[in-house]
Amino acid sequence: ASSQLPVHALSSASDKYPKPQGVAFTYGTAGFRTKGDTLESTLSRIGILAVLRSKKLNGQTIGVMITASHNPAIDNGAKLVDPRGEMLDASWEHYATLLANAETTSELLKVLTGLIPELKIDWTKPSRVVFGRDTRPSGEALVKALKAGLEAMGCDAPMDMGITTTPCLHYMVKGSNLKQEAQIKYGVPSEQGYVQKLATAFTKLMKGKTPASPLIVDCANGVGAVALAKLAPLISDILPIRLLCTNTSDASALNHSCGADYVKTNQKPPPAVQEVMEKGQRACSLDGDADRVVYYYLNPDDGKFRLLDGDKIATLAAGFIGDLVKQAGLSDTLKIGVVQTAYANGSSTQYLQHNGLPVRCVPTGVKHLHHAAERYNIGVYFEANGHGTVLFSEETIDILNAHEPRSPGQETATQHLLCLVDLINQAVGDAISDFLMVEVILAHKRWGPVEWDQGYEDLPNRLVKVNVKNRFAFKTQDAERRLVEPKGLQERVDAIVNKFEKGRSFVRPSGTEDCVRVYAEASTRVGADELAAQVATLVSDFSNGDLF
Ligand code: G16
Repeated sequence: ASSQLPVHALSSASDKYPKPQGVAFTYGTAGFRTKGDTLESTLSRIGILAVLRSKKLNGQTIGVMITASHNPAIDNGAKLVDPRGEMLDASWEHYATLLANAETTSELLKVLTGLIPELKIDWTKPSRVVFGRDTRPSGEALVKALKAGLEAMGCDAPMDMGITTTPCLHYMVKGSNLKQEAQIKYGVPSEQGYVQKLATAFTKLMKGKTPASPLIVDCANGVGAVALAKLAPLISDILPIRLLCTNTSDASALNHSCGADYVKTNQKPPPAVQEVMEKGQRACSLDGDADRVVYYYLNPDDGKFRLLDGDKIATLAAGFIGDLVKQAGLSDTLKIGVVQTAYANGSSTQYLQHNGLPVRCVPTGVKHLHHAAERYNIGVYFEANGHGTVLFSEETIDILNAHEPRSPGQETATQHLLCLVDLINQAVGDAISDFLMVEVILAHKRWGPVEWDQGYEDLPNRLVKVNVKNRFAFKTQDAERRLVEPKGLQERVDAIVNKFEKGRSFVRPSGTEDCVRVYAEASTRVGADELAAQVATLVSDFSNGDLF
């Protein structure tokens, strides 16, 4: 079959987008991510791989999202989306890395000639690829490079969604691969269909509830602002939204002093929000591609900043959905589980366990959480940084549809659960869908942020970045909670941790930035800061010495 490889077209596309020398690309936590202007060759090769993936899967639609999400505006990145809207199957990440790193056109052709029989690609199959990008300036050139790869491979149906959010792209991919009947239920696979689906489900769930007080949404000066400009007017009677940080025309503003990562890392509101926020009012911050969200408010008594992060969203969602399952009379049938990462605050894990919910810890990265959550009837997964969603398995949806309620209460709870399936993005974490879910829960419970916050008290924590010579020298195990390399370092981390009451700390290499991350928590603010600082110094000393 390799003889059918369009060698001529591939050669000219590859010559047009030569690989920069001396750069090694890796498909990491969230696909490829690095400086935007070095990624053109990688995008042309992603185009090639997307066509192969689609052919391999019988012509199903594959997605490509061009974004560097929470990272600065000069960065960019790309990730592939599999047919059900989930992240690319991990076994193919290796092929992505292999293609991206082929140094020359002839090497690229050689890799491809080997891959086609290895992957048993049937060249006669069709290929469909849908792609989108965030607001980063480098996105335009990267789309061109991607298209060149797609065209060279003779992609049958390339579809350009233009500037869009990551979750909307995932929604599109999932919807495009459904059979007609299922698609009618799911929603039209288009940006309009996505916005409409969310607005309809939200309106149904809010029926009879008092309209909420205004919510401030910080859009991180990213693409979330574009999507929300379309959605907000459709629901403004039920939820007035005040959009802040919506400047998408100035590239340098993206994620700068705003956005979910800023709030989580600095543990304070962005200046633009601080300026207008009143005590007791709730606000949330999205990130650059609108796939994560964190909430916060200022304490009505003392005006202190209080963060309601991914852990708080997970506990809120798991508690509410658990109650609905009980009210529907299905608690013996439907099992709920929660998936977290090592970054989850120790208090949140303890709280969930006390409430009888099974909790699993997996490595950082949506792909790991998503797969673990799929093992439950209802899997709630959130990273502390605000990435996450709630998955209802196909079997669960069938059970809910077939359920014959014995009382009006059971009927209402079942209908609410089915509406939640529509409101909550089933393909990937989605900041907009997530904050609408939070708003529904708060309205149903008649809670403000203060009541939501009362479940448990976060242990003070600190996350710091350490610049090291070679982050790949850091290897972890036990869901990234322990270092196995550099040898001897973990023992020294342990020795420091033991000095702090309720101390916990871990060290892991970032998959999206060139640094090592140190997380620490302890019983006091001073303790958490001190623990983080001591472990960070240790890591930095290790890196600067000649101990590797
Ligand atoms: C990406 C991943 C997240 C991860 C974050 C930080 O987020 O999708 O799962 O938590 O990077 O990862 P790391 O610590 O490995 O750099 P985003 O919002 O940038 O797509």
